[in-house]
Parts: sequence; C-alpha cells; structure tokens
Amino acid sequence: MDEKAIEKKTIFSGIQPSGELTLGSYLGAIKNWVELSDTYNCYYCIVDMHAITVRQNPSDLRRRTLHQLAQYIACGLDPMKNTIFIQSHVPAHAELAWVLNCYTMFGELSRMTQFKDKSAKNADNINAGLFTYPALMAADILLYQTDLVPVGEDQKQHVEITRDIAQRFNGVYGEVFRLPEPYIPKVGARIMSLTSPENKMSKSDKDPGGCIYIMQSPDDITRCFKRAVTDCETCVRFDPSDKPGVSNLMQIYSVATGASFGEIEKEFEGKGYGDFKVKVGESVVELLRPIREEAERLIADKTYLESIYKEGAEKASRASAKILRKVYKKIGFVER
Ligand code: ATP
Ligand code: LTN
Repeated sequence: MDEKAIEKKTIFSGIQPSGELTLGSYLGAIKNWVELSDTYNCYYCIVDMHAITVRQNPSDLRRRTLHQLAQYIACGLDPMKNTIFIQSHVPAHAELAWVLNCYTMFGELSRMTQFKDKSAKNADNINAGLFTYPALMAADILLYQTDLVPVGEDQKQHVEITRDIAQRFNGVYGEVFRLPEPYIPKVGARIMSLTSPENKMSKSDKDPGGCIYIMQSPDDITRCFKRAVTDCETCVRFDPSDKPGVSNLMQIYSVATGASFGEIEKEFEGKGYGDFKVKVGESVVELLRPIREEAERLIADKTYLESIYKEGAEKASRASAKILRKVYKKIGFVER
C-alpha cells in the first residue's frame, strides 16, 4: 500500500443483494461513493450475509450478487481505486460479528426501525439473524477502522448503534475501534416510491410500479414516471409533507440534472404535471442509460468480474486481519 493510502481517511459502505438495484440505491448511496473514491480509502461491499436475513432463492442470490458487482463498476466505481468485494468472501466479518453480538444489548436491538419494518413484512420468518443484523453491520464497519459511512437516511440508526457498540467495547478494553460517522447526502438521501410516495423506494418492494431499477429499459422507466402519483393541485412546488409525490419527483430531477428546487419550480411554472413527469422520466432515462449499457457489457464478462471480486476479497482480508487479531487478544482468546 502506498503512503498516501495510509494517510487517507477510510470509508466503508455496502448494499444487500436482496433485489435489483434501484434509482434509490444509486442516488442515495452509490453516486456518493463514486464522488468519495478519490479522496478516501474506500471499501465497498456486497453484503450477501445480510441479505439472507430474509429468505432468498439461491440462484437469484448468486446472479444478483454478480450483477450488483457489475453495476457498482458501471456506476463509476473504479476497482483499481476502491476495494470492492463480497462480504461472505472475508470470514473476518462473521468472526467479529459474533464477538460484537456479545457486546450488543437486546433492548437496543429491539429499538431498530429496520428490524420492526422487516419483521412486519416477514412475519413468518422473524429469525435471530434479522434481529442481530446491526452487530454484523457494526463488524463490517469497525473491521476497517472506518471514519465515514456513506448511506441513505434510513441507515443512520445503524451507524449510531455501531458507535454505541464500539464505545462499549472501547470502554472495557481501551481504544480498539475508531468511532465512525454517518455521511448522508443532502439531496437524494430518501428517494420515495413513485406509487406510494410516503414509503421509501426499496429494491425488495412488492409493487414494481413504485420502483425504478438501474437495469430497466427506457420505455419501462418512461411508463413508470407517467404513472407516478402526484396530487390534485397543478403546481410544481417543493413541500414534502403536503406534496410528497411532486417533491419526490423534484428531488429526482434535481439530482439527475443538477438543477436547484427554485430552478425546477421556475421551469415548470404554469405547466401541468404531465409535462413535468415526462421531463423527469427523460432525465432519468439519460442518467441511467450509460450505466445500464456498461453493466450489460460487464455481466457478459464473467472472467473479469471474478478477477475483481477475488482481488477485492484478498485486499479486504489483509486489511481486516489486524484488527480482528487485536480484538481476540484483548478479550482473552489464546493466540493461534
Ligand atoms: P431492501 O429492500 O432489501 O431492504 P433497499 O432497497 O431498501 O433494500 P438497502 O440495500 O437497504 O436498500 O440500501 C442500500 C443503500 O442505499 C443504503 O445506504 C440506503 O440508505 C440507500 N438507499 C436505499 N434505498 C434508498 C432510497 N430510496 N433513497 C435513498 N437512499 C436509499
Ligand atoms: N444495512 C445496510 C447495508 C449494510 C451496510 C453495511 C451499509 C450492511 N453493512 C456497512 C453501510 C456499512 C442496508 O440495509 N442498506
């Protein structure tokens, strides 16, 4: 590793291969990852072990994991500058997660919003992994002495519990873990469903009309935007509590084109929602077109993808071994 990489601050983030990546995954997470990759030492993970907290079909999981890797790269993440890897390829994640489970309290896990949401959605499979999910996420982050965790708004609580777990551990054994900070984008932190704008756009959403997928065809994208829910006024104005549908479309248009909310309001003054929705759709089609085309090309090149995830796992294993050894020593495990 060169000296510059050692001096740089560290970033860790991940996305579960629990569904096809959405416009929300791109605008809320991956787009920022790309911007950060010049300034920071970055680890970007495909968290397949987290994905199995909800039942997955094995062949879908395998395909989606590889497709997700291709999409990370197609979105602009350069595998030469970033460490891109699959979580289950680096056993240190599971090992540290077990230790951290023993420093995570039942009460604090019970308060996690994501646990409550997912248990409601998967009432027939509220398994222990779903409950202790945050301890594995804390392991992901703490293994690399991460400074910043770029995530969407919904993950802030998980970064906070990671800090609490790290502080609790440090309180007993001294300064072992660095305390990470969440890094949340100002615009795009919460892209909502197009059909029910009070809910987050989610890749495991059952309503396909509400979601835009990175790999979706231009025609489908246009159709989804035409059907997007708005309100009974005809005024393009940013007001998330009163006009959630329109405000969501404005957010999307703003990130896709770089226009401010003020500029968008002016552009569509006196025009109907029909025009507005078509324009937002067009901007997203153009935003995603090069990503989809590049991802399709990469998906066809299995050898290349394999070389990237193998190299990524090696780099991540090397980087995480030191801290795991230190943790084992601190808690009193006999050295191998
Ligand atoms: P799932 O449906 O499987 O729970 P998800 O689509 O909600 O998944 P995650 O894998 O949980 O997405 O999230 C990946 C990253 O993308 C996280 O940092 C999350 O905050 C961010 N993210 C996901 N959906 C959105 C969204 N709609 N708006 C902004 N950021 C999002
Ligand atoms: N819990 C996150 C995914 C995730 C993650 C991480 C994000 C797992 N480990 C570490 C940031 C850092 C989610 O559901 N989006």
